[in-house]
Amino acid sequence: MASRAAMMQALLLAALAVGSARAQLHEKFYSESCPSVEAIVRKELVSALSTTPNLAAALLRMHFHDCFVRGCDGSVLLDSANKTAEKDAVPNQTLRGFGFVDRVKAAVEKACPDTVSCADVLAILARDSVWLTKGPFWEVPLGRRDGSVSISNETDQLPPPTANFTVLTQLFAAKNLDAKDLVVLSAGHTIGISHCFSFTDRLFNFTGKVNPTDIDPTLDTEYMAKLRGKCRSLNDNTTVVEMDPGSFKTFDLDYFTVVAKRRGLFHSDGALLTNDFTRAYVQRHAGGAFKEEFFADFAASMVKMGNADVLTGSQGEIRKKCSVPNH
Ligand code: HEM
Ligand SMILES: *[C@@H]1O[C@H](CO)[C@@H](O)[C@H](O)[C@H]1NC(C)=O
Ligand SMILES: *[C@@H]1O[C@H](CO)[C@@H](O)[C@H](O)[C@H]1NC(C)=O
Ligand SMILES: *[C@@H]1O[C@H](CO)[C@@H](O)[C@H](O)[C@H]1NC(C)=O
Ligand SMILES: *[C@@H]1O[C@H](CO)[C@@H](O)[C@H](O)[C@H]1NC(C)=O
Ligand SMILES: *[C@@H]1O[C@H](CO)[C@@H](O)[C@H](O)[C@H]1NC(C)=O
Ligand SMILES: CC(=O)N[C@H]1CO[C@H](CO)[C@@H](O)[C@@H]1O
Repeated sequence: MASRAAMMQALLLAALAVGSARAQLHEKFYSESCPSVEAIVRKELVSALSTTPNLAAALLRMHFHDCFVRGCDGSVLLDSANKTAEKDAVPNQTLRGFGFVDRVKAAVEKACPDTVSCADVLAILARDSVWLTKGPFWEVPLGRRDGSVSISNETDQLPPPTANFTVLTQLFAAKNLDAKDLVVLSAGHTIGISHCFSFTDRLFNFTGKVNPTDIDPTLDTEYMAKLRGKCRSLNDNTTVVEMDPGSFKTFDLDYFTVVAKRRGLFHSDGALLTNDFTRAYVQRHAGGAFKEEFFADFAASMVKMGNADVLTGSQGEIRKKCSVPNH
């Protein structure tokens, strides 16, 4: 029979485990330990965007990829000597800005050594990237800790651009995100670019026949012709296109206008029209008349996504360099 002391200890450990699992992120987490962190991150980003404005989109996407694989724990930033990390997987081959994140972290380390996690730096960068491209501002809950594991094939938790509505909602539900979060966060595609190969299946090989008539019937035909003018073949892996043509550097509501016209770039964008709820949301926001409402929704969904499976308390570590675990 277990001794009373051992039982008490087991109970205590269980309580601690529950406590840490429930530990909350907090907007003022660094207010004592590193009050300048947000100012430092902002300064670095403003300076980088002045020469490389399209970095904003890359950083927003990077935070999304971080949160969807092992939670928002900075695992997307880790290098692996044998090329088996998340960043080595296909969906990450088009991520950009790793060197910049490392530089921002170095600046933060200089002011507050061993205090701010890479996962939090990335969350702040994503918020500032949206805000500095004229999108909403929100307070970012902080206090994430960094993981030390990054596994290439776990990126299968990321939604592929070919996904239909069923697959999208399943992958989002796995991160505690619902259909509203899906349609709201998809509007992140109002900024940034895509490589042709992320959607050329819709132009040349939608059902596996590999011929110019094998097209995605849900894509607007005029837009399809335009895209074919840019992406000349199925395997074009160098050409990039603007996801929200004409305003791809501005965080606005054009994404919904584009999707409503069946001009969403990915099959996954178009799939938002195949469900009553998400289609109604797209149609309500096409034209951009309810900007404040969408901005508030986007902020709320970003905070929700930023909570995905976070490490807190004594879990994980505060990485010194974002590309390598401390030990
Ligand atoms: C709903 C499922 C999603 C799918 C299937 C998807 C897929 C993709 C793909 C294929 C690209 C282009 C990559 C390339 O070829 O260069 C891309 C770019 C991008 N995605 Fe998503 N995405 C999704 C959700 C999100 C979310 C939730 C966000 C953020 C809130 C986001 C933000 C971005 C941004 C900003 C870019 C542009 C990146 C750049 O300019 O480098 N995406 N996405
Ligand atoms: C790659 O390296 C990691 C540690 O850095 C190790 O855990 C993993 O087993 C290695 N994978 C292969 C396929 O060698
Ligand atoms: C992922 O890769 C590891 C080895 O690196 C393997 O053990 C595991 O089965 C793989 N998982 C999937 C889902 O492919
Ligand atoms: C959605 O895609 C999945 C995976 O490709 C497929 O199994 C499923 O049948 C599709 N669902 C619909 C409604 O098309
Ligand atoms: C065409 O699509 C099919 C499945 O839809 C895929 O298996 C095949 O690899 C694609 N062909 C090329 C050349 O990409
Ligand atoms: C891009 O395509 C070229 C030619 O098809 C190929 O040699 C190259 O390896 C591809 N690059 C990537 C990153 O897939
Ligand atoms: C940014 C980055 O690290 N991209 C890598 C993605 O994975 C491929 C290999 O699959 C690498 O070649 C890229 O460097």
